[in-house]
Amino acid sequence: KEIIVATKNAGKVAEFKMALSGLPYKLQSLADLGNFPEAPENGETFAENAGSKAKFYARLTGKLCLADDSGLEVDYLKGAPGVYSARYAGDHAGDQANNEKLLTHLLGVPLEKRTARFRCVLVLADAEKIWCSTDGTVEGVILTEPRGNQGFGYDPLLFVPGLGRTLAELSPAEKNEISHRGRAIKKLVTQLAALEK
Ligand code: ITT
Repeated sequence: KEIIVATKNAGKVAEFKMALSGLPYKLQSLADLGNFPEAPENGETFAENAGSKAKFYARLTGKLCLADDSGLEVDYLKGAPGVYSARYAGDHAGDQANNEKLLTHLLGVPLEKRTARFRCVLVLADAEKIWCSTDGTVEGVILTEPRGNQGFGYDPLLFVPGLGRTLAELSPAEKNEISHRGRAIKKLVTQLAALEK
């Protein structure tokens, strides 16, 4: 059995491959299969986007596809950037530009008002139907400057008080233990095991 990790984000691919390595599935990323177009992402929720990405790539590949829609919700910004996290500073502006834009919008805002969370929704689907859908979150505080150089995206800005570190200061295994994606993956593994019965 085979699962395609249907994302164009190399940081996500690395986390999925690490977290799912023990499963009896052959994992392949889209990049392993060829050069696929980017899936359209017009939904208003993470769940909608994850579902449409999974089905889009399942139709293109004819295989079971796992899609991830995720993002950062900042309370002071009323939940922004949310589903727009990837294109916050503009289409393909990149992680660095997104992080700078976020810091600019929070300039002068005290730490206690900088609460935020990462949210992740996973959908596993083939061309016919959705087999599993799970989610996960991790709560934290947006720092005033980046810390750490592991992970990707907004990781250097999300400080997790319970750990005293940003997500970019965690090893890949430590991040998977507590992250939004790691938590959603754990639930997915449980659902997959139930499907096998
Ligand atoms: P795919 O749609 O191909 O999966 P993408 O990067 O466009 O790739 P999203 O639309 O889900 O993915 O956008 C997610 C955004 O949230 C993007 O800017 C990421 O950098 C950020 N993000 C998601 N998970 C993250 C994590 O674990 N650490 C840091 N930033 C994260």
